[in-house]
Amino acid sequence: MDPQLRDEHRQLLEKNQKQLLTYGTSGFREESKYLKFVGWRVGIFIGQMSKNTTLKLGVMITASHNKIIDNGFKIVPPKGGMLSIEEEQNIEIFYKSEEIVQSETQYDTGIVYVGRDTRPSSESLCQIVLDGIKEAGAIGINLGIVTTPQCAFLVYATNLGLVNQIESNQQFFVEYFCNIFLQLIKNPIKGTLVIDGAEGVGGIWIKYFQEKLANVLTIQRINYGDEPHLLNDGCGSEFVQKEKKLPKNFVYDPNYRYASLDGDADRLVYYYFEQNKLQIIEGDRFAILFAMYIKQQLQKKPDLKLSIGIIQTAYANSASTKYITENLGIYAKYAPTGVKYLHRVAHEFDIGIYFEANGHGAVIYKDHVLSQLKEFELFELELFLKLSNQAVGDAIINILMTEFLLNKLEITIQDWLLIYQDYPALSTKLYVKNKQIIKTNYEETSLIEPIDLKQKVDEIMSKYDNSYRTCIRPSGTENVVRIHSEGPQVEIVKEIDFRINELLKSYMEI
Ligand code: NG1
Ligand code: ZN
Repeated sequence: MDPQLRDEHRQLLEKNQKQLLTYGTSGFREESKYLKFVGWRVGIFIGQMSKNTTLKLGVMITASHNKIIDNGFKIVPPKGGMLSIEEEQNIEIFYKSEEIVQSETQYDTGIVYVGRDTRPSSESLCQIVLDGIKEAGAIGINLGIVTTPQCAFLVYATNLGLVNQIESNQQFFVEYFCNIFLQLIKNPIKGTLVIDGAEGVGGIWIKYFQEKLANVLTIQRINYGDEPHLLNDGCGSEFVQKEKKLPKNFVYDPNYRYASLDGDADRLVYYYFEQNKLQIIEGDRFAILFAMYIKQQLQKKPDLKLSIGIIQTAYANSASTKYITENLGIYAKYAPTGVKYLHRVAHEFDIGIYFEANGHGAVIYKDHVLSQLKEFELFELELFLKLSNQAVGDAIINILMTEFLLNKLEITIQDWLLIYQDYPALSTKLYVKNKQIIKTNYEETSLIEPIDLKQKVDEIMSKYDNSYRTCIRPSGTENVVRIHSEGPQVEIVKEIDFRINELLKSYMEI
């Protein structure tokens, strides 16, 4: 199978003038027709990897917010989270190499869980990954249609011994988190929460939460996956956050709160609609809401010293970073785009809170934290942290954490938006032939190469004062260059965005 698939893959890439794939922001991601051979190699690689550990691993087949014709593979390490940089490099090398099957492994077999989203290509790619795992002499277990965080959590939970039989127990995910949420919530939460499921897998799984939590939280689902061919189309968090538009099937009620998930349910935005204006709560505000509560609780016990950090990316609104450092007095750090980077940096703190502006994020904590909270009798905070999915940022679980906090702190979604005021910002993207010519500094806040392009950008920006900024970077998930500009006056931000777009159009091959 290998040489034949490899040849087909090469020919297809050549015909469409494409390069070999890379393990990007969120794993391998491309139009699904390019992924068969990649899936086979991913299967073999992960199968081999599982034979070098007694722990279970996972693969999630999804392309998240991308168009329905795309797909991808995200690898789940035993404790959830992300592969190390070295493992990422190894998998990329293995995909590109001629090697049929790697040699020696520590054990005779291993176990890999494979989950998938609802894309039409996901089922056949899942079969290919399972075949690859088998080829490596390991056992692949098909989890069926699950969210990305659910897949990661199930891998994490079996390795911790929280659950034994994952094969028939995808529901464990729902039971585990609903159980903690129900311990936290004392009285029914007011109002209705409308959840837009992006016509994807999150919309499907929300149903179980809706049923289990019916006595304390009223959830109404829209775009919940009954039209899977419309995945991420006019709905979902990417659409709402980037296009700044209401999702299809939106029902207006002044007493409703609204949330949108992305196609694999690891991103979340909240919003409301008032006086004909859509007001969006982006990732920065989730980080702030969570941090406010954690800090407030820890302040009750001055002898308990735990470090807290908030990790953001260049897309975070500067007003949020200012609020975090100046008002909350919490350390804020930047990491490159992609939760894999944020997750790693968040581990530097006892309690690390990371969020991308687009609503990818989590609260993660070190092993000793829960027992210390117990010792200091901070039981509610202990439960709150237990509620957060430690395996990976999880939109559904972040909804539960948010609903608990809005209720507990008695703040409305409108109040939440008033905590501080965002600077006007604009994110646009430009489809280009070769995005890789663009290179940035580590934090992705400034352009490094090409040098002449950088000079032209600097020239444009020199006309504005220092409170304006623009970031240009190649996307790791789409064939686009992203442009993000921010500053005090909306008209000037629009002007900067326009001028940078024009510059890139004339500089790059479109
Ligand atoms: P790229 O395409 O590398 O910008 C996008 C998002 C990331 C992350 C990944 C994974 C933006 C600006 N970028 O990455 O934050 O969510 O997709 O899905 O939103
Ligand atoms: Zn996603």
